[in-house]
Amino acid sequence: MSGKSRDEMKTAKLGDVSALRGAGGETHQIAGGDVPVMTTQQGTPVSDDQNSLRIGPRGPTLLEDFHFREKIFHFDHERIPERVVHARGFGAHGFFETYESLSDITSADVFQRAGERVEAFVRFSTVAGNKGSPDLARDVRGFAVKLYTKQGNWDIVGNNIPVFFIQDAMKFPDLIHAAKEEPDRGFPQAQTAHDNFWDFISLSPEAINMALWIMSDRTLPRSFRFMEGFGVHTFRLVNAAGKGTFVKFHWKPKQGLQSVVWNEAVKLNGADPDFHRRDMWDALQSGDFPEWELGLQLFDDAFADGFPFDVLDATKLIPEELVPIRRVGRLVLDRAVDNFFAETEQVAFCTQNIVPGIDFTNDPLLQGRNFSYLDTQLKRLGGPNFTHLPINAPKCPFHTFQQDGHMAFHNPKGRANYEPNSWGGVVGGPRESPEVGFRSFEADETGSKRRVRAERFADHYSQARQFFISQAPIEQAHIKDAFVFELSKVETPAIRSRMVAHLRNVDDILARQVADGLGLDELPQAMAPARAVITDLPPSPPLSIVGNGPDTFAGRKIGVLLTDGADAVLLKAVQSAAEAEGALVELVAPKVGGFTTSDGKRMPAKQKVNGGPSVLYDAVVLLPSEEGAAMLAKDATARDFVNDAFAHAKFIGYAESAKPLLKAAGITAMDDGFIPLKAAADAAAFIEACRGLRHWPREAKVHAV
Ligand code: HDE
Repeated sequence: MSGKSRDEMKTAKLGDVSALRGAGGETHQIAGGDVPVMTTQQGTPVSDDQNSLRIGPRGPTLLEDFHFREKIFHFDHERIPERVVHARGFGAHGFFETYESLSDITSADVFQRAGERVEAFVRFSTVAGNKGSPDLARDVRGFAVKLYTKQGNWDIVGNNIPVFFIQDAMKFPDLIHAAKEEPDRGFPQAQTAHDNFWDFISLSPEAINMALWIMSDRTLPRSFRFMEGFGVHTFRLVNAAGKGTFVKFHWKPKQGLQSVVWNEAVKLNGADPDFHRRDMWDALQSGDFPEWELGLQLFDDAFADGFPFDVLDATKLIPEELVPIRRVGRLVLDRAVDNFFAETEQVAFCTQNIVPGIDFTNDPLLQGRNFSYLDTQLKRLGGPNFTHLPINAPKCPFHTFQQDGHMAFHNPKGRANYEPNSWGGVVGGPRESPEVGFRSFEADETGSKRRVRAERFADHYSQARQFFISQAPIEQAHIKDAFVFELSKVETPAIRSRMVAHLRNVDDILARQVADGLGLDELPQAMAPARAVITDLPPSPPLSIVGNGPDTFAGRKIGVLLTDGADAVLLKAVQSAAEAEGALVELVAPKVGGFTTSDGKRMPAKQKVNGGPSVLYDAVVLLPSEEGAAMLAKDATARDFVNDAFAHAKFIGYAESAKPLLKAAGITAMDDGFIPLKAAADAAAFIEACRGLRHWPREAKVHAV
């Protein structure tokens, strides 16, 4: 940097400083205009942020340079431990609104009045990968919701899958150790496709139901906006009279469900490792606010006793056909965070954060979590006062006698810091209230002290089978492919066979297909179920993603590949039809600076061809001029654009002029997923086709192995 430009950067000259009083009464030193003077943490104005203090221009640096020391010291301590699981996440603010009073079943304040609105913060995450891992890892997604109610913070720390791997929190460290990088080599990152993971799963029959779920498209969501959320455990709602009702929590996305395909996920991780967070950021910035309805499955002891599985077993769900979902409110996300670290990173969810009217059950996984979340925050956030951070503090008044500790910034005022005390009135500080305070559900508990598991936790296959037969054929094929892919990465043949032995108890055709895909020499015997008999349950249609499509293309994105000379009328038609549907259009061209359409207009592109592969889009349109198509035909990334859109079963709109490119990509016969755009009116037909999201019949034709 030249001496001159260094001087230019020193705009904050002390001589320019004047003093102003800020809105909060504080004094800011102003460098000129509205630009505040840089200061140290102590508020001392800084004269030079470019050069450390030294003797002469080439002499030694002085230890007394407090600005330098403070700056480097603070930088050195910027990192806090990442979450041991769910390290990679993305948060957003919003609100929750109750549709109707539920006072007959719960005294929770948030459910007392129709139209009650409370602030909400949601953090979506992957589980296994480190903070910098790619978004499209095949993984469960965390769906953690914090509702700032008038009677305290209520956290529903859920996932996008309604069941879990294990039944007892005791096994959680083993599960996570097995899923994460293998400890000797430090890889693979954010992947379950390795020996340790499948070794553990194949030795843990209780994990088989969840294994089916994670090999399904549920672990490849197209967007956080297009996935469901589940509280997983059975909780309890308690009304003012103390009557309890069991409840399972569901978040149903108004945007509909959608996933990507595996080959697409693999490529997305390279093309845009931030694909999910960027998608959410873009939706929030553009005002396309995602929304979920809170659904409750409510049931009583009689149902719980008659249900073939234990409602305290988190590896099982309750099919919606047996207990329908009652939609009781909506969650809307409408604001990105101001600062990622302060909010998304420092937010501390705890399953123990419940409010009067809501209670736990004896689910041993939930009971273990109640310890773990509080404990982990201490490590991660450095002390017991993480609740003082704005993102974690309740928005309702709160009064405790808790004091001191690292970073305390609101201790109780006055003399009383204990109770009972005789100071009386306000001076005496807060008092407990049997009337409004939290009261646990009065459950009768008896039994001997033992390390055991209930008999009704023992059937590990029936619901796995139910999940599998509830899937559309294309989804079943994806599950098969996923097992073959993951187990092909497992180096120990015995582990592969052991998994297939489990699958024989789920679906014999699936097991045989996986065995075949792995090239197993012989089909292993079905794994002997430990205790319970496997029962045939009926399919449950809500468990399919494909069967519950959105019937709209709203919120989805089209990539239009074009060059100079692109047909202006067709482009306009596609843009208008997409806009009418609520879908987005992104233009991809040989140069990001732009291109000139057939009517001579110059337009900027959003992506250069090699920066905008078709995996970034839900559907594509090919609009190059004939000359442009001939040029793109020679470009590998342009051919990939077409090839991938084809292989990923996307709808492809194309102008006649794009044919040289299609031909170069090896596409000669066009199926119904190709929509010719001859005139402006064809754009509507293209968007209508896109509502199907993918042209699935094509998929079987593009995978020979
Ligand atoms: Fe978690 N889990 N978990 N988990 N979990 C954490 O808490 C744990 C489980 C879930 O965005 C940790 O603050 C145990 C089920 C989400 O900040 C930790 C067990 C479900 C998040 C922890 C489970 C979840 C976490 C790590 C077995 C779905 C991210 C950092 C008993 C219902 C929250 C942290 C966020 C995070 C422990 C099982 C969901 C270590 C011991 C089941 C969404 O406390």
